[in-house]
Amino acid sequence: MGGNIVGGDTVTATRSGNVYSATIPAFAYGTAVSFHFRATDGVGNSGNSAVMSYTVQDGTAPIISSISTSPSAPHYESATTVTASVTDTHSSISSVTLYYSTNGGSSYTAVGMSYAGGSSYKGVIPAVTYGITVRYYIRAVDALNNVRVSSTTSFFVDDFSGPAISGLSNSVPGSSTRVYATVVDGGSGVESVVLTYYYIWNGDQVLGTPVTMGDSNNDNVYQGTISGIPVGAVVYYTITATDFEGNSNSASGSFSR
Ligand SMILES: [Ca+2]
Ligand SMILES: [Ca+2]
Ligand SMILES: [Ca+2]
Repeated sequence: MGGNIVGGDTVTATRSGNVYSATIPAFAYGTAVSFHFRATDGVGNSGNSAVMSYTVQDGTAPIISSISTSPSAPHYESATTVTASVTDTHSSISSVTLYYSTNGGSSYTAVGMSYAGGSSYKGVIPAVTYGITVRYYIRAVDALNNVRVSSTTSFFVDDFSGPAISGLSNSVPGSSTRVYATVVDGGSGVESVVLTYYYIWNGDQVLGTPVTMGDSNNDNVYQGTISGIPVGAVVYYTITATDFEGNSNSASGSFSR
């Protein structure tokens, strides 16, 4: 036995038949409480029971609050950090674990959350395929194995980057010239590829009608045809590719007829 005696009190026991009972008030977690009964008869003779003791345990689970993700709108090419405030009223936090599901809750993957100062804990969900709704919850355990599980939340894995455009090239320039570009979008996919152009001829700038580029054989190489180019013209073109989330990218080239 160790520690300091910091106080004591007397509580009058109440009787039920020959059984006496008394209530000791609540004490802080970890407090060692000793008690005994003293009984006194009608003429003042008294006797003490043996001294008993117990240590106040922590029966309260941690509190999980302020759950957030960074970025607030997750992108399919980036990991998502989940942050939460986890506190325990009576003892200490033993573990904080993040559980996430990418299959609608059929199965969850556990990720340890690390202490990040204050009451903050952070866990990382690796990059997830575009279009998935990720469900997640947090489980916190205190030093006495009291468990708190947060409610389940979710976020949609979005696509914020435009298609990648590469490999601009063109056929041998004639009155009709084909322009090619490789266009790839790993997220929501390529919705449209449009070729806009103008040409300079005899000192005039002539604006062409935009051309929708196609990829009928699905090899990511899109092609469009610019027609009616006079001999001696210099053609300047821009290819604008847009994905199904409305993100665009452009690339430009030129050729002379
Ligand atoms: Ca607790
Ligand atoms: Ca995209
Ligand atoms: Ca193609």
